[in-house]
Amino acid sequence: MTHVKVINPNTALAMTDSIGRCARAVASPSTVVTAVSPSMGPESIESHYDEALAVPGVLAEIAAGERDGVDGYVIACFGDPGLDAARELATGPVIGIAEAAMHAATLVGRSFSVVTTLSRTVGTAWDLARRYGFAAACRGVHACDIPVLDLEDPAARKEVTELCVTAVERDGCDSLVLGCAGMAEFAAEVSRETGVPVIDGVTVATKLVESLVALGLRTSKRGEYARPGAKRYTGLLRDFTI
Ligand code: 2AL
Repeated sequence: MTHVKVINPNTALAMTDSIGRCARAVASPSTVVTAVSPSMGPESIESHYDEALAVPGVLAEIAAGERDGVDGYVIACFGDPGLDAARELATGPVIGIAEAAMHAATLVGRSFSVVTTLSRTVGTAWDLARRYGFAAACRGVHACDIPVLDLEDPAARKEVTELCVTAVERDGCDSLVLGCAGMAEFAAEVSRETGVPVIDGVTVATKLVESLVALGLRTSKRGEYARPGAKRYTGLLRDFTI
C-alpha cells in the first residue's frame, strides 16, 4: 500500500475535495490518497503574498505526513509553493503540480500554453516555465481573470474552455496546461473542445509520486535537500523549530 498525501495549499475545503476526487480517479487501487488543506493560510492563492503565507501551512502538513509515514506528496497549487522546503523535510518524493504538468506537456507535444486565473499570476507561470527549463516550449500564458474560488461556478468552466480554444488557435500550441488546481475537473471537457491533450497537474503529479515510490526513488538527502539544520524559530513560527 502506498500512501500519497495531496496538499491543497489553500484552505478552501470544497476545492480540497475536488482535488482529492481527481487524484483518486487516477490512483492505483493499492494507493491511499489523503487530500488535505493546511490548518492556517489563505483561502485561495493568487498573489505572491498569498503564496508566501501558504508555505508555513504546507510545511506543517509535510512534517505531520512524515510522522504518519506518508510515502510521497503532491503540492496541489500551480505556484508549487514551498516545493524546495518541502523536499528538505520529506523522505519520499514531493511533486508540484506545475512542474508535473509542464513535464507531461513536453512528453506529449513540443509546445504548450498555460491557462491561469488572474492576470497577476501570468508572471509566476512564466517564472515556473523558466525554472523547470520549459520556457522555449511554453508558447503563451493566458489569464481568464476568474478568481480561484469562483471556478466552481458552471459559467466559469465555460469561460475557461473558451479561453483554452482561443489559446490553442492563437499560439498554435500542441497541448494545454491548466494553471490552477481548481480547474482539475475541467480537463476532459477542455480536451474535447480543443482537440489537444489538456494536462491537469493534480492527476499527473499523483501518478508521478506513485511511480517514483514504486521505483524506490526518494528525495535525495545528500545535498541541497538534506534536512535543514536545527535552530530556534521564534514568535508565531516557534512550532517550526526542528
Ligand atoms: C492556484 C491554485 O492552483 N490554487 C490556488 O489557490 N491558486 N493557482 C492560480 N493560478 O491561481
